[in-house]
Amino acid sequence: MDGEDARHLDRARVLGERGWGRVHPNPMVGCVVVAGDEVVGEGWHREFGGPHAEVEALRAAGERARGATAFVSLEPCRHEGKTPPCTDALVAAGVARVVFGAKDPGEHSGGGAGALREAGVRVTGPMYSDVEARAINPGFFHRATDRPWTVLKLAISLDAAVSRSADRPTPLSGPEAWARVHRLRSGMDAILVGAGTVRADAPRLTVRGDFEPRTPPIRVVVDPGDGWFRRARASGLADSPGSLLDPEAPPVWVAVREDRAEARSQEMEGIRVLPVPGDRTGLDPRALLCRLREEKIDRLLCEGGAGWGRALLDASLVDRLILVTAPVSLGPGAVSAPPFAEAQWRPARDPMRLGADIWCEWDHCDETEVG
Ligand code: AOF
Ligand code: ZN
Repeated sequence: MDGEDARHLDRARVLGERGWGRVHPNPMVGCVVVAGDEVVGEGWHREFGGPHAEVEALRAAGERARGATAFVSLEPCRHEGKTPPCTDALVAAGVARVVFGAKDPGEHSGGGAGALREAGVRVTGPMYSDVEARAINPGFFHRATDRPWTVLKLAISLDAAVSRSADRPTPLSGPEAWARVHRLRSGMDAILVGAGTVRADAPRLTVRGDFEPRTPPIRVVVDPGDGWFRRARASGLADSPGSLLDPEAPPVWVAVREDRAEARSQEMEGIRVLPVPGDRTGLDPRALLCRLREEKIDRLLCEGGAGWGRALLDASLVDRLILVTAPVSLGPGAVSAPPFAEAQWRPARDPMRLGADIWCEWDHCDETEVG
């Protein structure tokens, strides 16, 4: 693939990302139509059930699609799903060449490349390796496994601490990073926090700001222990707008050790209890994740705290690690971020500067990648 092709395909990927929070369980897909060296149409899959990326881009290109090249981040579908096959649309528009990123693994939707070739279209692809395809569309490509695609996001200081003390949160990131957190949340099925975070932060875990998720993420909290919900209710602390006990806010599920589930359900009346195997020290992280997958959670975001972060990392259950570093130092006595072995991670995107903070994302390497 020459440099120009790579640039157009990358533009298609970036366009596809605009579907974050709106298209799942469909993949995020973008498309660019290029005639000669001119971009004549761009499109992306905007909404679950709505037109596919190719259809949007072809519509924008109109007659200029004839003889042009379409760059698509996913193999064009050849099936009649909620919308007609994209392969037919490309052929009808007279597109001469298609370059695509990831192979579509779908039993009915996949195989579009072959259908296009049969219709006389020149096809180049798949251009992405399996690892790249997964990094670009993690929710879509992770669905065949027994646990959700799991993201751990931690805000840390320059000296790799998460807060000054365990019982009180330390605000670290600035407003620009917070806006990005809300975008991140909008593309998740559930947000998980540990008991310590529930007790210390009374977190809301809702999507706020400019992002409107198609379905708001469920809030999953690890059982904060006897009496917490009763006290929170009595104090009014936890039922302020959007917070955990606000009946207008998205559902809350409380993950409880199996043997305590019945007793805890009584105290937490009206809240869904998820029984999970565990031992004396707490819940088994893998069992919790598998339980969530059974509940159709494909994409899970863990927002802390350090304890659950460490538990998930130690059990190799984190697929993507997001570290938001704020330019402050918390000094001795602060709560350290969980350590992670750098060799097992590769960058998932270029670091971003958001206000004063630096936002970095890494993907966990699978066995084949660790040297
Ligand atoms: C494409 N372009 O932009 C997308 C594709 O239920 P439907 O009809 O919307 O089809 C969804 C399936 O089509 C989805 O699972 C995936 O295999 C493919 N998505 N294909 O050519 C697109 N979003
Ligand atoms: Zn399609």
